[in-house]
Amino acid sequence: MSGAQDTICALASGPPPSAIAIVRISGPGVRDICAAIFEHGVPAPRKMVFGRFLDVSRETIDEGLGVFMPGPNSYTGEDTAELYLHGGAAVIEHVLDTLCAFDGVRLAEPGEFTRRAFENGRLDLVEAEGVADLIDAETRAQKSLALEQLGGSLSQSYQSWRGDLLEAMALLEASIDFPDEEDAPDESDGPVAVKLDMLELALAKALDDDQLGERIQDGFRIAIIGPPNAGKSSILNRLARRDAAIVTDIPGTTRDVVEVRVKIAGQVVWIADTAGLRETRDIVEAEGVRRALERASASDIRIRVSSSDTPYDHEADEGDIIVLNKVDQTRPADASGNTIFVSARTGEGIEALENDIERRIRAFTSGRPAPVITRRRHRLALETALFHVKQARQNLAAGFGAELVSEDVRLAAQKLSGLVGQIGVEDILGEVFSSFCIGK
Ligand SMILES: Nc1nc2c(ncn2[C@@H]2O[C@H](COP(=O)(O)OP(=O)(O)O)[C@@H](O)[C@H]2O)c(=O)[nH]1
Ligand SMILES: [Mg+2]
Repeated sequence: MSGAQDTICALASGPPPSAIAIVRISGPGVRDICAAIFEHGVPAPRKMVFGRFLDVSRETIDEGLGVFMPGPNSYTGEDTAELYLHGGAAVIEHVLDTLCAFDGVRLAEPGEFTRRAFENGRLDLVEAEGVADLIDAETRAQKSLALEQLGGSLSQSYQSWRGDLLEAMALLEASIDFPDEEDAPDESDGPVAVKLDMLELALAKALDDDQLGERIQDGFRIAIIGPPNAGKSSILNRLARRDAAIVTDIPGTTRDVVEVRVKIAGQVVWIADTAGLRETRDIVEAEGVRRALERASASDIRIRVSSSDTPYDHEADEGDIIVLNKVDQTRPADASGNTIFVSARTGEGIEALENDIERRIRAFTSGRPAPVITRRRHRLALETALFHVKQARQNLAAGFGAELVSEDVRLAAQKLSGLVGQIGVEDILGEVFSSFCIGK
């Protein structure tokens, strides 16, 4: 990404044709551009004005609304303008060509507006991720998480822990100034110890959230498992409402994990069909069975399927759904109370199965405090910070010198600084902003 002295422009609304196209411009050249292209010259700050937009040869590009937002009180912190035009491909091309013909103006890269907002201190990195998540949000749950994050509540927790660490560091540094053992305050149960204990508790509590935030963002996981030919693939196709997996009467048809993405109870859910569990000499199928078991253990919910004609003893855990398929053929009189009778062929019982899945997904999310951690990046940073806090606390208890204790506190603080983007680790920034769409 090149220097912030460039002025950038981009289509910020969806692809044409659309009713309205919004083009954003940000950077030092915005005021001059407004003077040139707005029919009536630079508009008063933050006032929508109607008029024609003109190109360099004073030809009309389109007519529409425009707004000029001088920095630093704009999204990016720089001078910014937004043009509201008719959303046709030719209009958009004409306006972007006109803008890019100005000196020092170019098309923006993905996320570059938000990156400038970050670099100008309008947002921290966690809030910037909230912006990306809000745009990507497909479910209400994802949206409300993203809004919270964008609003800064997550950043506030991270910042306050970082503040505590800096205070602990200051206290430790002060005690380094007592080289004389006798004058040195005993720190093993002093204010540093209290701070570290508090932090350890807070970080551990934040991490112990069943990864609910990440589940809401990335989707819950369900695995369908059971013996070959039980009808697993048929059930997946029923739940997906399409022929996602191949169904045949040949046992061992499904060899790899087939996943479909559905929405259940307002959440994104990945349902995986797996290879039938059986002893096999076929190395491909054996690998399929290994993957099936792996996927099952990594899932939030397992649907254990067997068929009414070939009884199968499932080692069901609590949290597993037991399904007996092919009840159109044989309907056993006795089955334990929580078995769901299904026929993937006729559709019988599929609704009951869906209701049960929905109830379980809701149970995951209800009655829990708002999850904080929404990304793996955050979890890793907090885990490392917790590790160093524990280390510091142990060293303190063991009576090690303040320098040594302080080193771990410093490393923990550094992790949290990286998390909010206070220390600009270039590759983190690249990774976060490259996932944005153009115009944001
Ligand atoms: N009669 C009947 N046959 C079924 C039912 N579900 C699946 N089958 C048949 O059982 C065979 C195996 O089904 P499939 O979904 O491939 O099972 P998988 O090996 O567990 O994935 C196929 O011939 C299906 O048509 C059902 O509910 N009733
Ligand atoms: Mg199958």
